Amino acid sequence: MPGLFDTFTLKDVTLRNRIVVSPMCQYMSVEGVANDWHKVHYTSLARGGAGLVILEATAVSPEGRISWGDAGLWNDEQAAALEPIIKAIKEWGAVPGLQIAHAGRKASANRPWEGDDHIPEGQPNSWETIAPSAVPFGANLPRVPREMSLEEIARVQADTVKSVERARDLGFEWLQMHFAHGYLAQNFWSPLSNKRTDQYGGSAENRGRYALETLAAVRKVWPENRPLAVRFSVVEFDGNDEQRLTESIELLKKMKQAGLDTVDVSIGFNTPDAQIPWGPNFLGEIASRVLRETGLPGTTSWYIDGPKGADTLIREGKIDFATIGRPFLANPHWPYFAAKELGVENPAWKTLPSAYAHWLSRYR
Ligand code: 531
Repeated sequence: MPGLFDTFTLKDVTLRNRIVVSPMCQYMSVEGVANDWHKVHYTSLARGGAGLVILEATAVSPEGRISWGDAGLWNDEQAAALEPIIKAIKEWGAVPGLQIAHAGRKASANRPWEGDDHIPEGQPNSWETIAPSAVPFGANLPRVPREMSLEEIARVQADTVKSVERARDLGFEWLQMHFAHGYLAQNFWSPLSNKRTDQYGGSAENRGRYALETLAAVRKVWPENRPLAVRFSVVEFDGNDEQRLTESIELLKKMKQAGLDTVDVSIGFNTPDAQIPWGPNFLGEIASRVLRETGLPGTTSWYIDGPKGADTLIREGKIDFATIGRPFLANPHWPYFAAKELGVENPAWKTLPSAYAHWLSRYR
């Protein structure tokens, strides 16, 4: 079995190693437009040696942002601002990926370090929130979303396709659709947030329709030779885990038939009452089952237990590549430290550009 520092190929894309930077919201955009912050942030992550750098949740429409600082990709200015970032990621040997998203009922919130709570409608930086049903998340996000009409569902799906066309034309090579974490697609998928009685609610087939239709529409415009991914919540830790898991596996099989190439197995954040069993590698077994039963290659994230934990999950065949988030904020050169810890030969040369590797290869 390969390990963390072996290459990984999916469709026409080859990653130099199996270390993936998880999409992490920076909340530093203005009107959805990236700036110097993002250029420096993503350049340093690519230069640090990751195989794939997935840009943060990027909204397909203004009301789909979590906060006013979210990235967006619904206009030309936003697209132009991403060009130098994509170029820099490629220059430093990583593959540029994008996560596209709509925040659903969790939209219109303050940035996490400014409260992480809903901004009431009518106040600056707030807007009307929409979701499959008029059911609030609760706790710090109490706003009751407006139930989407069928026309509005079609409009958000069309916005998603338009954003993906922009991502395609910009040269992103990996596209991840955010179908997790209590945002719009999961609002449809979860019976906790979907109380509809039409074709988008009720049975698992109906609740999965939004995600499946959107994915199929995206596949038509996203090139066949570039990987199409979802980050998908397969459990909510709400007491119904086995049912959620079996239903999620069935939906993923349908998505695979509709052109899905890979999955990042994740969790709900769709209710404040979730009892999440945080711990080292706690999603490893769940991810392994999802990948085995769907036949999809993929990954998981959340508390992967350091380089050894990541390498072991891959070598045991439980996941194909490791998605690393906060450790990359602590250290953009995480791959270098991972290589040292795993005893990879010439770790600095294996992971860093010459201007760094030269000195670090002589330093204990
Ligand atoms: C969820 C999170 C929970 C606990 C610790 C860290 C992160 N994330 C989900 C993110 C937004 C920020 C909070 C997205 O999926 C966009």
